[in-house]
Amino acid sequence: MIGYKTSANFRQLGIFVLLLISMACKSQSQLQTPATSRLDVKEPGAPETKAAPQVNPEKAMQYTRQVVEFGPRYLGSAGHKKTEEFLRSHLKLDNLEEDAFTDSTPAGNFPMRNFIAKFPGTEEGIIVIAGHYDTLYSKKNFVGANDGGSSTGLLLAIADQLRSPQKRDGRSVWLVWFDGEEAIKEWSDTDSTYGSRHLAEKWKKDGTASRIKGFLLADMVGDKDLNIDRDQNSTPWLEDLVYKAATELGYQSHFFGRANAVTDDHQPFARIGVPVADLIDFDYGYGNVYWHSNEDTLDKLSPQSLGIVGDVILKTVRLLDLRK
Ligand code: 1BN
Ligand code: ZN
Repeated sequence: MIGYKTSANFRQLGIFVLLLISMACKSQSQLQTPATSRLDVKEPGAPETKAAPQVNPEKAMQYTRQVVEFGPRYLGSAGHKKTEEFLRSHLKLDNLEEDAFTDSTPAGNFPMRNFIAKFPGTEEGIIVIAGHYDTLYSKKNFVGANDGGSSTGLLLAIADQLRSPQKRDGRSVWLVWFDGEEAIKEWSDTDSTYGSRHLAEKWKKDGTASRIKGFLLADMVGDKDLNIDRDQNSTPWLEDLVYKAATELGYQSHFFGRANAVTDDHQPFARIGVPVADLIDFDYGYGNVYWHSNEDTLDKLSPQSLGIVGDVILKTVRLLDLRK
């Protein structure tokens, strides 16, 4: 009898201990969940009522992988053509515009092509999210997983989120895949950013530029060790808004630990008065050694990094919707 009671007591004690352990684990996991995380729960007192959509990190990674597997994507290459076909096939339902032009480069005239997918909104004004899909012309074996690949894949995953039979509840969002971002010989004002210079000029002439409320550029956004720079060539208030979005999602530790003045596809738009923010991680490998090297390969990237940048971009879009 005594033996039976003792073993029942031990069983009860065991259940109690298990209960305590499970409660402790639960509160620990709650602690590790960022403020709004990927659930987008509202914080008390915050003005926003609608949740920003979230990108699917695995899809962003899969698109990036597919593009990188086309091989080098420099102007005139087979990989460049395959990437253009890939973009066409994925964006055919998204009011896709192709902005084809020819520009003169240190290696002669090249046909180039920007892709623009338009997601109409109920509110006045346009928010542009951009990246580039070309790779280095001067390094014919360079596959640019992070540099060229990550922005192409992330923008495709963002398109998946924006696609809807209805107009989005907010401003129009236009996604732009730039061609000819990389220099043909050596980076200079005239040998670089061919696609963005062409489109900024065009949108200045036709009046589109004055309707753009914010231009968000993603470049080199897939690094496993994600550290987005605070770019000093970007518009300060828009950088602040990006940081607010990152903070509200609990991702601020990946943002703005360093300041850097970056030359990139946002500058032609900044020069014509568009508010711009370049989201770039210019610390790729120790001392940025993987940048423009044949080490820029898929194994250095993570879906999580793409997801974080994608979610911060979409949250910034929501904040821009609310900014009058
Ligand atoms: C970013 C990725 N860039 C080129 N590939 C722009 C850049 C050019 C940034 C020169 C720093 C220096
Ligand atoms: Zn580059």
